[in-house]
Amino acid sequence: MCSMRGTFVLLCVCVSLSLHHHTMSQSPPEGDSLMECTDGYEWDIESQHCKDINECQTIVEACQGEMKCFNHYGGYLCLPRSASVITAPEPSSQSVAILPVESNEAFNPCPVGYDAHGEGCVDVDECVLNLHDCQPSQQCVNTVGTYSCQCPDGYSKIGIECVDIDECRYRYCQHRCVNVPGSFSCECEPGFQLAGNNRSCVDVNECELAAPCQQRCYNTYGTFLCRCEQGYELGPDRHSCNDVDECSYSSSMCQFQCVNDPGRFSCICPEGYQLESTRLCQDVNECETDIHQCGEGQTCINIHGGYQCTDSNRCQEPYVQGSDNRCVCPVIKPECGDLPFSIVHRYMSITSERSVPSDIFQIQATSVYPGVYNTFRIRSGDDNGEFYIRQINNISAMLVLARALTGPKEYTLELEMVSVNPLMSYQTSSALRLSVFVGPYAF
Ligand SMILES: [Ca+2]
Ligand SMILES: [Ca+2]
Ligand SMILES: [Ca+2]
Ligand SMILES: [Ca+2]
Repeated sequence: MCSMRGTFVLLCVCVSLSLHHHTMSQSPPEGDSLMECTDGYEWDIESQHCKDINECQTIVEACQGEMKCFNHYGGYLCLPRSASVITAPEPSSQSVAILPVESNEAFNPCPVGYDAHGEGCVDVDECVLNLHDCQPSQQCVNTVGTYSCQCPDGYSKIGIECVDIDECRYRYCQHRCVNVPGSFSCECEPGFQLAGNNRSCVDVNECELAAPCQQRCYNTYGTFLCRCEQGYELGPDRHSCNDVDECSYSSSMCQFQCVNDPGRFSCICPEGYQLESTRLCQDVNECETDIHQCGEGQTCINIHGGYQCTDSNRCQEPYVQGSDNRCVCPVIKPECGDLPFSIVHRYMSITSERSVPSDIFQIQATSVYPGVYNTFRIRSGDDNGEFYIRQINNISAMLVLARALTGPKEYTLELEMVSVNPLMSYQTSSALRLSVFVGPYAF
């Protein structure tokens, strides 16, 4: 039969005179390593290609009678000797053999799906040359000798069309599945991230990933927790740590004054005091240290919040220094008539805001005489009635604080013991000059 490849009559002659090669009977070489070739070709080691066999030389009497043998790719032709044939240049040097003289198209001696090239037939890429009939939704896949129409990954063939596979119907994802044309993706809930398999979700260790917490971070499954050091509390954002103002808890956090610091608090004491343990303030005994500035002939008296220097000799006219640190008013002096016979000096220190009534000082007669009655009274220094005397017995009495005092303040009370012997009509008195120092604080 005549193909439409050529228009010249000689082509019909040639085909009718038999084209001695086999088509599609054998796969052409697939790669250089395969050393099998279709009929009419033999493997050429040197060029690593299937090479045409010249049957006109290898077959004895390939053409008979008046026919003349013409070799061509993959076969040979028997043509009348009178036929005018222009053979193609040698295949080794030219690419295409042209058989008919006036044909516009090259004669392709290769099987369908192959093109002649060099010394052999090579596959035609129908996909690149757009010689396929695949649907727009399909992918053309070139194969050796032919091609196929396939659906892309993620699509399945329904009828002649490729339709997206809804992978989410198959529960591929541990948390959330998002179907997209041709594919799908898995997503994880907040606090999780996709595992290496892109399907399961694993906890995010937020503590290692970033530093979300201002202080301590604890990773948990699906989330994390922030915690604060002692002395701090978690802020409203649950991430930051704010200092706890311990001083605002209570006014009794410190005996004197609370100082809030980041992460802690501390107590301070006023001048003249030192911190005892962490909260309490204790008076500094300046007299036991070198702090005091008392000079020679002075006595250092420790009081709450400070100290006092007093003259060691406090006897004032008409008193003179007697024994036992007493000041004595000699009876021979006329001005001593109404004055106590002796005065002793004592000192005491009390704190402010002391609860009342409060026994603060006990007076005791140093000498006891038979038949003598003793009475005690505050001779001076208590103009506002802040003290009173409670007599205990004939020889002792208690000085009582009647009102709460607020220091710093100093009182000088003259306490007098009047001794009377009615039988002998004898009366005398002795005084105790008591300096009461009220400290500035209640401690
Ligand atoms: Ca899909
Ligand atoms: Ca976590
Ligand atoms: Ca604090
Ligand atoms: Ca002191």
